[in-house]
Amino acid sequence: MPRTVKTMGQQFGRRSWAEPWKIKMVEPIRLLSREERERALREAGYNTFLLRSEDVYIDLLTDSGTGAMSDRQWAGIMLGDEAYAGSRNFYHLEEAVRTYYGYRYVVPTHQGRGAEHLLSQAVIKPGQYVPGNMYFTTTRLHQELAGGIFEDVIIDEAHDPTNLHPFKGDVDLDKLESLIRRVGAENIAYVSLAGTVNMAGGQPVSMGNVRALRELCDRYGIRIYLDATRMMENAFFIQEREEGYADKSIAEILKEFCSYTDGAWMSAKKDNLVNIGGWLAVNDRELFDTLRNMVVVYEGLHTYGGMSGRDMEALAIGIEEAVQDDYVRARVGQVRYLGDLLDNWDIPFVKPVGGHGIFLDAKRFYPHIPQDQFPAQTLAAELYRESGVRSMERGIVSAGRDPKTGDHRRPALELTRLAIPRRVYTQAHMDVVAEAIKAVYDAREQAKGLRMVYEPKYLRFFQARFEPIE
Ligand code: PM9
Repeated sequence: MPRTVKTMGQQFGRRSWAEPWKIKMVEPIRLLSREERERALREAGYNTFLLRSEDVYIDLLTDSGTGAMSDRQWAGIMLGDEAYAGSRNFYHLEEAVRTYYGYRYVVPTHQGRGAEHLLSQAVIKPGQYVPGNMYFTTTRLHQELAGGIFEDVIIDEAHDPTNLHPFKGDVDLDKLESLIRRVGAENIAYVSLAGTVNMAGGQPVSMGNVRALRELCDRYGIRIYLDATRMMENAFFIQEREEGYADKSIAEILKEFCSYTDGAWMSAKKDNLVNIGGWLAVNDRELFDTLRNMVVVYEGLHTYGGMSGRDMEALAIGIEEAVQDDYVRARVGQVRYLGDLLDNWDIPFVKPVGGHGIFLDAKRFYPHIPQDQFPAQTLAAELYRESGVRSMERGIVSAGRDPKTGDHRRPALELTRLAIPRRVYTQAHMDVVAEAIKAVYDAREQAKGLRMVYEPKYLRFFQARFEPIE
């Protein structure tokens, strides 16, 4: 018998709270018939990235660029200064990054991977190692295209979906130090630190860990660059779980965390609450000069970097809104609500619940489907077929191939991610999603795996096509 679903307040033994906003504009969505969904899935080659958005009912493909902007951000859109050079919106953005993240120099980019490209090309020498707290798809690709060798130095707990470590994003300092000793500090380009860690399930890095990492890197003269894409969410977990931070604001925690790093890159489409945008920020003047010069080659002038003036204005305002404590609490609270519902039915997913989504554990969901038959991809396809809910594979397909051997990389985590867009869906949508997952879970024994029939060279998960194995 399923246990009774409780309100958030009942679960936590206090009065319920709600999102600190109300809805002013709505976008209709509709659920296709099962037959139409079957056809759409077939046409999309069983890859949820290849579905048309209008064929999706509840879209949890990604939390990237899918958030709802506020009335203040939309008002900011009207203040766009579309001058080619020196747009006033750039200076507003620069000021917001300096104020809230604390870095000195800011380079705008069209989105996160634009920033990853510039940083990787500017600071990695071919053959150098780039240790990081788990890979991210676009990040590692840009590091590899610059000639770098990514080395995973996250703590072992991160690779275990059932381990309840409160900071599964932490760097294993012993692993890092052995790498430094093995290859020499001069062969480490920088430490690539992500907060939170997307591929581990949105898991945070503790303040204690980044502080200790800073000390270790100072001893060897190694720089730390931060993927700040979901740092507001990381700051929330520090406030909640780490001693000495309960009374500090998200803004204070964010700034302290960034102070232990030498710079950051950002996909503003996530934590900064905009539909497009990114930036790169560093403290080193010389590196800034290099990056500012490179941005004009690949992105656009150094005062727009691929964004329009209005995009930059919405982004500057988004940064201010995203550091508000009540916003972040509601954001992570909604993700947890979905996790709590799934727990009622003992559905396997990554624990503790991370900042931006629920990551179903496809290995335990479909133990009869071998990893080479893509269980997480299968689960994403089955969920769409069952309910019109769109999710994303984060397992063997996302991991790609080893550039040396050409074989699949086989990550320990074989996950199907339901990423929750910011300020978009209601608790009722989460109820529908939970019930859809339950229906797929109940039918799990009938599921069969997939075969990959088209595989592009780069970031294959975006465009690969599959067929069911009969
Ligand atoms: N993340 C996501 O859905 C969007 C596309 S990749 C599936 O999670 C991190 C931690 C990210 C990220 C994008 C990028 C790249 C960098 N770091 O998508 O280029 O999660 O803005 O950012 C996606 P852009």
